[in-house]
Amino acid sequence: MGRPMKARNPRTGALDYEFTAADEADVAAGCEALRAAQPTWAARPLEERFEILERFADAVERHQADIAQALSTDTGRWLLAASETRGVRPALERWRRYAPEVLAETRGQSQAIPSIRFTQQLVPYPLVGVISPWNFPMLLSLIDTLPALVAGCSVAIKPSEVTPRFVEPLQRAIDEVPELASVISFFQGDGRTGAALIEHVDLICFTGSVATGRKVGEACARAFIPAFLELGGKDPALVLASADPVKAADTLLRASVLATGQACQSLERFYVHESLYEPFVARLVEKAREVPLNYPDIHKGIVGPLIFARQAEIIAEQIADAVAKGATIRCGGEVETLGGGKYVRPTVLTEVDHQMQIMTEETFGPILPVMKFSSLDEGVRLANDSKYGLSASVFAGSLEEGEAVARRLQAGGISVNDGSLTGQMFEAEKHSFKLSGIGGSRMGPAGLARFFRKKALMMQSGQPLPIEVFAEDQARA
Ligand code: TXE
Repeated sequence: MGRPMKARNPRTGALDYEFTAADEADVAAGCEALRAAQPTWAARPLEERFEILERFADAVERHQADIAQALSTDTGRWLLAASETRGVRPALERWRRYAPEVLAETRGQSQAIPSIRFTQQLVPYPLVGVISPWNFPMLLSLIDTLPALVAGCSVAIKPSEVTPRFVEPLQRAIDEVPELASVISFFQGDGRTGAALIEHVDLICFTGSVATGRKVGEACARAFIPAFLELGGKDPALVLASADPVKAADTLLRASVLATGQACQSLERFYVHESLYEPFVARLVEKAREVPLNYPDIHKGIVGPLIFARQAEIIAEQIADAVAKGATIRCGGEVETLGGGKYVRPTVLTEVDHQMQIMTEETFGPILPVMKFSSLDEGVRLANDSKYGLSASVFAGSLEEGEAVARRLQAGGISVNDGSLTGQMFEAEKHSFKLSGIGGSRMGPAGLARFFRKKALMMQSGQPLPIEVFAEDQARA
């Protein structure tokens, strides 16, 4: 029997949700059942798997209100919680577009020996493990699960112990599709449950912090299984001399404050050409001051509470460190406890530099430190001066100028004349740079192809080589 656990309500601070963590025996038994059901799932024609997954999307819609309410309680916000419940069908439509090309078994012929022809057989990994974080609980639990199911894998999901409430209503939707219920299982729990999962699966998709991602990656290496790690970031924005400072400030504020800054694609540091610095900062501070909290009414405002209580301490520590080293707080800057929830208003800092944690460590909050630069090379150097390389943004007078700078940035997803576009479009493939992750792209056709091992079936229609071909006394070549 697993360990009892409790989850904190981000709006009240109360530990008001109890659940049981799956222990190692639960994980072993559950994964064995998933593995036993996988061959039948993989043997279904692709169209039949899609038809079953469409029925899952229908079931999620029937349970949308309960799932959205649970996600809203998990995360302390309403609109984004509701939007997470609407992501299944668009995701299936995207994977349906890629599947024919990705799943096609290609054939070919040896150039050197024409009598040898080959076929590429695709074999899905039998059991995929998904370990997901708290910032978009359902979206980040399903973002890798859905393509894995399309590929013919079974999937074991270990969601974050910080946001467990959505699993119960989602499981009710899954249970209405029996063919699917046998190949997908949730295992509630913390790091111990996650660590147990790694021992029983054939591939891991992980989203979370660098520190934990490193542990997961090491455990996967020991278990000799592939690991796809989507980790933290410290996403920079560059505002060039040719940009419109008002448009840039308004857009970058949205891209930094989205989900209270608790999104991997949130922008966390801002570099502005000196010629635009004053008007940019003035506009940013003016608009940041206007952004309302969704307190006391969750159906009003924009910025919700911090989901992860520890994050409030991290943010406060980083702001204190910056101020101690000379930063100026232009607005915000305080962690407020309202109704038991922890809130931070959009906070603009100036007089910052790369000696400060606020410019080098992931903050994961609505904090906007701004630096000026004088030359483009200096701006690019500052943007690239990071151990992370997840996403970035460039504002310029033209897309051509912006793209030229984007090509110089060491990050996987770069928005030009916008911000955080990887949260809006999923077709372009991207890799994480540096500590922001390893493994192939979770987006685009590669996001589906990664769930297959490829086999080369080589057919010899001519005469196999005789052993004499290796005789030492042959005429010297
Ligand atoms: O991530 P964790 P959390 C960053 C953000 C945040 C920090 C912690 O800075 O403050 O990560 O967030 C499971 N073996 N991001 O706690 O700790 C754990 O139970 C196997 C950025 O969510 O990495 C949870 O399900 N699993 C990120 C999952 O790993 C283990 C989004 C993530 O936990 C484990 C979220 C272990 N040893 C947070 N230890 C992004 N880039 O989107 C823990 N887990």
